[in-house]
Order: sequence, then structure tokens, then C-alpha cells
Amino acid sequence: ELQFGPCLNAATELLDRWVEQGLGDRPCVQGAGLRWSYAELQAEANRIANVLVQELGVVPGNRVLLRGANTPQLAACWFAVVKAGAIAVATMPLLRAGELGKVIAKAEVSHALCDAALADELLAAQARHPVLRQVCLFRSAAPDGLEARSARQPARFANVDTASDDCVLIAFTSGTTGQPKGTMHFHRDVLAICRCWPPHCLQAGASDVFIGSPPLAFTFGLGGLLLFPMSVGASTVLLEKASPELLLAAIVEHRATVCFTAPTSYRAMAAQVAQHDVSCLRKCVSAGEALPAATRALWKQATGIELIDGIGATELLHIFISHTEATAKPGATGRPVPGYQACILDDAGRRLPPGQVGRLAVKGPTGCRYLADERQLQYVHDGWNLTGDAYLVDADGDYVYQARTDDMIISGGYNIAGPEVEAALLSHPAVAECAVIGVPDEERGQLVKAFVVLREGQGGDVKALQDHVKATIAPYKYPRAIEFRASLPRTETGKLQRFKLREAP
Ligand code: 3UK
Repeated sequence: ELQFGPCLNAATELLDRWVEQGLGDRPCVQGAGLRWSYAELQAEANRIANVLVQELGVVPGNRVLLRGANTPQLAACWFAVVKAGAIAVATMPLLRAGELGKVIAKAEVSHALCDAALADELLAAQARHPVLRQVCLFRSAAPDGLEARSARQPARFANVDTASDDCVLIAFTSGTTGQPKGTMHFHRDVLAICRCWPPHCLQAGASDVFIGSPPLAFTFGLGGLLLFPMSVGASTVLLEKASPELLLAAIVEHRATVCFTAPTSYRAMAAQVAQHDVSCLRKCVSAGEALPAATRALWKQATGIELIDGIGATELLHIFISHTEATAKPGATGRPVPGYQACILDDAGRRLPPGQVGRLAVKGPTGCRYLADERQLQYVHDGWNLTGDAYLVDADGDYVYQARTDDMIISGGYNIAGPEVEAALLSHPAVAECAVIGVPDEERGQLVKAFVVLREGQGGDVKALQDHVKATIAPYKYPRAIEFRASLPRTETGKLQRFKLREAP
């Protein structure tokens, strides 16, 4: 007898289900001056899906590029693409024409839905990549804009009957080094991440209000600010701009209960939180880069809340190793999330015992499929994904982050993890932000160098900072060079761009 995989469309599960159950009036998504219920988001997504299929000629499997700040309209476009059985190709708002062109070429993008405010760079990319046939602008008053087109379409749409292992999303890695890599995710992956980490760490319900800074183009934001809230019938606040100041004000304004942002944003918010009533917050999630113990302590002191740290990756869609609040331990990321396995390997691929630093490998329901073959062959073996991170497992079985594998510093024969030196520096009261890299050195091979942003009103005393590091971690790790800066280069996702500091003269 022939066996067929189950048919399912992620939009049916996450969006239409609530309306069918008679819960369509519940608040779903707000932002950009709009407040939509589940039924309203469904109607918008259905109209846009009709535009895609009837007017723009999208067929199942087409790659549709999405570009815009976090808004309810962008969320509606995302669901419209999913409903139409097409593949969303999410792009970060700050990408320029050159970078967008690479995405268009690598993912073979045929259509795009783009916020009118961000049209220029995309149209410039389209001029050089005619494979992109159709660009339709949203949040636009133009007669051929998405709003004018969708207003003519019915609010009903029969979701394309996709299979659970049809591709639904191509996400590009943020690329802290080198070229962005495209990774494919299936309908079932989108649902799997809602069933693995959130029930374990958030225990969210319909009354929760989610908020945060990561763009929906970054899978940290897609999960935390759209999929996770919708999987439990909660509501979400999408912010077009989410600097620490704006995020803090929005938490208070919307009485948000669950917050997603990066460690640097928690540090900046902690410094200002005293003037705000954030007693509404129930869960605060940190990801994107390592959470230093000093940042955990800072946030706890300022708000009483224990941060939930989790490591995720574009390749695996969302968080795969994390603590719960109850098991949080300063300096450790945590344990594999239910559904995932992890281990530490040496360079030859052999498992290492606890205490030894090696390469992190992860296996789970959302394993990686790169668009590029070489990458797949190099980084994925038997369903085990090499994340590019150096980790160790401590005596309690907790996974402890060291550095990106390419960021390990070798100085005077010692392996030194820059983030460990950063964590030590951050525990000094004068330090607001810092980055530690290895710079070429004739005598030691590499020299540990720190770039430090001082807290307001603090003077830069190199010797005092060096002594503080020597007293906090093994003295040989102390930064022999310290340079003070007004700010540090970061990606849109809050990650330090250490390569920019290495390249700088
Ligand atoms: C680093 C962390 C230590 C780590 C992401 C949550 O960051 C995400 O995806 P990216 O593809 O980068 C992945 C890399 O970022 N990293 C992320 N979180 C942590 N390092 N502690 C952490 N808590 O090097 C990892 O390999 O941009 C994060 C959910 C979804 C995501 N895509």
C-alpha cells in the first residue's frame, strides 16, 4: 500500500485554526499604528495571497522575497506567502542592493513584497537580476501597490495543500564573517520549533503579550515575535524601531509579558530601567550571542528577572540549547532543548569527554539543509550539524560557550576564548560594552586586545582593567592592549562584528 506524508500548511496551524475555533476576535498583532485580531490578520493574509496567485502569478514553490521593518503588514505578507505554498525569503532591512542581489541569485527569487520605504535598494538589485520578475510594494499609496491590489481581492483563500516537508522559508545567516549562507526550512520545522523550546522555557498562554527587537527576517525574531505567540493564541507587538530606549518604553506602554532581545540590549536597558515600571514582564529571553554572567546579574538586579539564555542558529531555525529560569547558571548556556541532542567533537569528529573544549554538534527536528552543497558536506554529517561554536560540557552536564571556532585566540601557546575575557571586563563597573580579539604579534603569535566602551562618567584606566581581568580569570588571559571606543560595530541582530575590529588598522 502506498504511504503518503501528511499534508499540512503551517499557516493553517498557526493562524486559521484560531478563527475556525471561534477565537478570531482575540488580539493578534499590533504595531505601525495598527491593531489586528486573528481574524483581521487572516483576512489581510488571504487578500494578499489572492494578489500573489491571481495578479502576480505566484505558483507553489516560487521564492518570494520579503523586505520590511517589523510591522503587521510584513506579518500578513509572510502568512500570505506560506498560504500560497510559496517560499518566503526573508531579508534584513538594512541590506543594500549588492547584498540583496546575492540573495536573489542564490535563492532564485522570482517575486518580492517590499515595504515602500525600503524600495530603492531592492529596485536597484532587480535592475541587475531580472530573475526577479515582480516587485510589489506595501505600505504604499500607489495604484499598483499591494494595498490597492488587496482591497480588490476577497478575504477568503484556500491554503495550498503543502506537504509537511515542503520548503516554506529560506533564511540567510547574518554573516558575522564572509558570505551569507542560505538555509532551507520546511512547514514542519516551523511547527516543530513552536513545540520544542517555548513550552519548555516560556509556558506562554493567550494572555501573554510578546515584544522584542529582532527583525522578523532573523529567525530569532520570526519565532519569538510571530510564530511562538501565535502558536498559543497570544498577541505580539511589532516595533519598526527597537533601540533599547524605544523597546523599554514599548514594554511599559503595551504591558508586555515576554521579551526577546540580545545581551547588548539588556545591558543598555538595565542602565535605564529604574525610571520605568516593567513589573508586567514575566519572561526575558536573551540570544544571538553569549550572555556574560555580569549581564545576567545586572538585569536581575535591575528587574528581579532571571534571564533565559538560549543558543539558536539560522541553520537550526531557533534555540536548541537553553536554560529554564529554574536551572539558570551564570556563564552556562544550559542543556539541549527537548527534541534536540548535542555533543562536543574534536577536529577529527570524535566525541570529547566533559571539561574539554571542542566543536559543538547538534541534531534535532530542524536540522540544516544549506542551499550550497559544499557547505552541507562540510558542516552536516548524519544529521549532526556543526554550528561553528567552541563549547565544553561542565561537570553538571551544562553546555558552556567558549567562542566562535574562528574567534579562538592563540597567544603564547595558550587557547584563549575572547568572550571569556569580555565577560571578565564586563564585570568591571566602568565597562559598558567590550570586544576582545587576537591581533598579530611577533613574539606571542597573537596578542589579546580589548576594545572598551566606558559607562557614562567613567575614566579609562588601562591598568585597573587589566588588573581586574587578572583577578577574575587566569591571569595569562588578560588583554595586553586596550583601546577605548565610543561604540562597537554590531550587526542588526546585536552581534559583535569582531572581523571589522580585526581589519581596522
Ligand atoms: C551565536 C550564541 C552564545 C552562536 C539565533 C536564537 O543567533 C542566531 O542565529 P545566527 O545564525 O547565529 C548563530 C550563532 O550565534 N549565538 C546565538 N545565541 C547564542 N552564542 N550564546 C547564545 N545564547 O555562535 C551561534 O552559532 O544569526 C539565535 C534563535 C534563532 C537564531 N537564528
